[in-house]
Amino acid sequence: MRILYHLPLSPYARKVRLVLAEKRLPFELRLEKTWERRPEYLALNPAGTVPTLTEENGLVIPHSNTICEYLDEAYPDISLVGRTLGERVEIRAVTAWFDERFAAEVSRNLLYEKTMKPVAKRGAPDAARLREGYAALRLHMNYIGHLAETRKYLAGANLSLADFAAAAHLSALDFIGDVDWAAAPAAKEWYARIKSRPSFRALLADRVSGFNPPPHYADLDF
Ligand SMILES: N[C@@H](CCC(=O)N[C@@H](CS)C(=O)NCC(=O)O)C(=O)O
Repeated sequence: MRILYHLPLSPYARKVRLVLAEKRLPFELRLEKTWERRPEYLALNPAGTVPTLTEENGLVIPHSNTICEYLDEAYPDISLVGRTLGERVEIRAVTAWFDERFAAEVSRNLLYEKTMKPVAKRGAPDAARLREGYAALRLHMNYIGHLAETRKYLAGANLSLADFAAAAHLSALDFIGDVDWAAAPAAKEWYARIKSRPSFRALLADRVSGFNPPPHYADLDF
């Protein structure tokens, strides 16, 4: 069986779950408490981060973008990385924007501080980091709104990995009640479209002990 090692609020694992579901590839989710640094898991992924995907044939694929590229090469029928060179460049650039810039400025300061840090017993959330995270999130929501107003999907005319990278980060932040949708109507309209896809259902059903998502989290008509 194909196994995805994950944490429910990891945006990188969420992105891979969405890609697997879009490609209709069955898989089993396995919770990996990364802070326990299990030697068996470090043998699969020396960085000790989630996600890691293992295939039935023994192939081990660490890191979310390596996994997404592998999935697109191995299962190209439903492609999420574009056809023309121009499309492929834009999809990679927008995906990197969310997985690097958005992650460093927003997810690191809000998701990590509020969820991972306390669970891994690394102390209480740092107030300065939270402030920085909220300020950055407001700017990023405007940028998402700008992209959504100027093109159908975030990286162009077609749905792509970039939409799933962005939606993965936002869905995890929405789970902890940190997204002010009323202040970002264009971003909300785009997110509602992505959230309504069947591939999103499993994410909306996630439950994490110690956290209560707001009622709108799983509501498609929020
Ligand atoms: N570039 C990696 C980043 C993965 C990552 O940072 N995952 C976080 C959870 S969102 C993690 O596992 N952190 C645990 C740790 O750093 O020990 C990827 O895309 O897979």
